Amino acid sequence: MKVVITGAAGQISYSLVPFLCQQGVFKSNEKIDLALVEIPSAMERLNGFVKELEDSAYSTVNSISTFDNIQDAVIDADWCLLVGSIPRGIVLNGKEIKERSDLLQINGGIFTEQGKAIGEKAKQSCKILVVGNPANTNALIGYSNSPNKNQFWMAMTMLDALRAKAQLSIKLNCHVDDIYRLAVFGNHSPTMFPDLENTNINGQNAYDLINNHSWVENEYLPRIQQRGAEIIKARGASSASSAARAACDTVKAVEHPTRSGDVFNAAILSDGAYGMPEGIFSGFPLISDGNGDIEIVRDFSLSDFAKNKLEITANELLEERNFIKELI
Ligand code: NAX
Repeated sequence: MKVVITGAAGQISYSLVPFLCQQGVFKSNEKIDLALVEIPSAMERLNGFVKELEDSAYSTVNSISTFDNIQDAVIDADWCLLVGSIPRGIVLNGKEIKERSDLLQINGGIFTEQGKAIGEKAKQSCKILVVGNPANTNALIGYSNSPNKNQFWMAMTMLDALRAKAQLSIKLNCHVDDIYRLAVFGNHSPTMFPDLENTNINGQNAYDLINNHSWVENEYLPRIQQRGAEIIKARGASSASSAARAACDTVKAVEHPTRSGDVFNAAILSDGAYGMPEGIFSGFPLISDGNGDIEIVRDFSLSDFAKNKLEITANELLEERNFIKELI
């Protein structure tokens, strides 16, 4: 079981790798070969992390290797977790990267190369989870540049879903595990739409239990959509521990059957479901059979309010795709 992680010396990976090395994340009992990838200038930092991983003496781990290039790292990979990317605000060649269009272009180059390498060298059954932002469009670039269309590409919306569940559990004074069918549609960005109209709490409709549309529209949605910014403001750094937990949860959700009556969240290539345009990566409610088959759950009913929100996030994804159209 070979697991590739890019951005391995970054802050998300520092929590993610230990989470992945816990028992029971992967279905297979095979031990894990970790392939950790960084840019050449971060290799020393990565080697420091490797020493800590060695000292953790995980019984789940067979080997730990490091790479400063993606081509060698992904040979025969079962999973690729693409965490590394260039964040907004970084200064490159004397220019601060502020605009989403610049960020899309720069990261586009990274994901073009990664998509090609994964398609050529990873296993046919490889699963790919893009965490690095802008995650949905990076996934589209990677997928489009991969010569292998049988591998399964996703972008992470699990963190948005976990945030949505946590805030709902606080509002309704229930446990997060009692929440079923909470789906986040669209982009991993402030236009995402967490739907409560199809969510239930042990069988009772969440939207009916709240019985206050104004709270949903004017308090709940903005809180979830802006949660990332709220954390940056408070912590002085972006979400790392929760993002790592969400990435590990996505792997688990794919590796194991979805609990009966529930869904899990990730963005996958749209086939037009729920009116999301084909050819973009959008968050959808998904189910896994635990054997590699993942499907969109198609029986959610959307109100006009929800449809309008889906249109907004779809338009943003189309606009992002337009920025990088020469890369796909
Ligand atoms: P860090 O800046 O701590 O780490 C990123 C690491 O990636 C750095 O060590 C860097 O050297 C490495 N890197 C850059 N280009 C690379 C390449 N071509 N190959 C391999 N490694 C490369 O960021 P961190 O906080 O770990 O966040 C990583 C990414 O996750 C960011 O793009 C961030 O915006 C994104 N996030 C996505 C989330 C989601 O829900 N989809 C939520 C959390 C997070 O904001």
